[in-house]
Amino acid sequence: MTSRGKIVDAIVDLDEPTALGLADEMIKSGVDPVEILERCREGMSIVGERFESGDFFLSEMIMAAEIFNQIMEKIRPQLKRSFIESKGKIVIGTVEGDVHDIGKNIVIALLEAEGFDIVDLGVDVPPKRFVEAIRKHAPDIVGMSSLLTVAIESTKRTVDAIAEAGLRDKVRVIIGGGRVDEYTTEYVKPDASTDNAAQGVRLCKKLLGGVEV
Ligand code: B12
Repeated sequence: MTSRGKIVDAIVDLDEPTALGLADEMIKSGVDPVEILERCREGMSIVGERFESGDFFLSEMIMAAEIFNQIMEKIRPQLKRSFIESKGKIVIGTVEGDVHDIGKNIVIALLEAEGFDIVDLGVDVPPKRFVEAIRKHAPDIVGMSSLLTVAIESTKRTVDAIAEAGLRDKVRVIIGGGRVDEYTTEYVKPDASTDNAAQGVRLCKKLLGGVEV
């Protein structure tokens, strides 16, 4: 099996030393950091399935998240920003009721590497705080992350609150996360949506009139 397959297994087996060792090996041999993150995401997806089927408990999801975060720390320096001029400002957060932030942090790392300035509002962010942040930072784009089905409702409430504050035509909205699909997109009505960080970066560039996706 290749290192790419092995790292998926190591995450699912919650084998921290092996997962971290494989990440080092892949970085050293020049594997694209985005590809490494994608393999780790695959592992997390299986961890989620095991939790859903009752084979894993919450503690195992926490352990898997801990492994992922450590791999992310190794990868972050590989994504070093290579632009001096800002491509635009993005306010981003995980919506109210949801504390998942691994995906959000990956998107932030990729966006920063591409030259965007980021204001990270953290997790469990109420609609009001998104509105305040738009007033304070005047971003070009607002990004919302959600991993829970129930959080789609908060995402909708957040977009509605931005509209009620009269700010909807001042910012572009992108939503992302594991539960985002064509139905949620139709319901929330953002300017763009995706369940993939690299695609999210391309969409942000497109929203600001850059390259086509
Ligand atoms: C790790 C994890 C946790 C950790 C989170 C740690 C952390 N700091 O984030 C902990 C243990 C805390 C946790 C808690 C819970 N979790 Co949880 N968790 C997961 C798990 C296994 C992995 C998530 C993850 O990090 N994936 C890896 C990242 C890289 O992928 P991602 O988040 O999808 O992000 C990618 C894209 O979506 C995109 N993206 C993400 N955000 C954004 C934003 C923008 C703007 C853009 C452009 C792109 C983008 O980019 C990323 C990279 O490509 C998932 C399983 C799964 N399949 O998602 C369950 C899962 C999300 N959890 C679940 C549940 C049920 C819970 C709990 C309710 C469990 C409980 N009983 O308490 C709590 C909820 C707590 C809360 N209020 O939020 C369910 C949700 C089910 C549902 N449909 O609602 C899942 C799907 C597991 C399952 N299959 O049952 N969880």
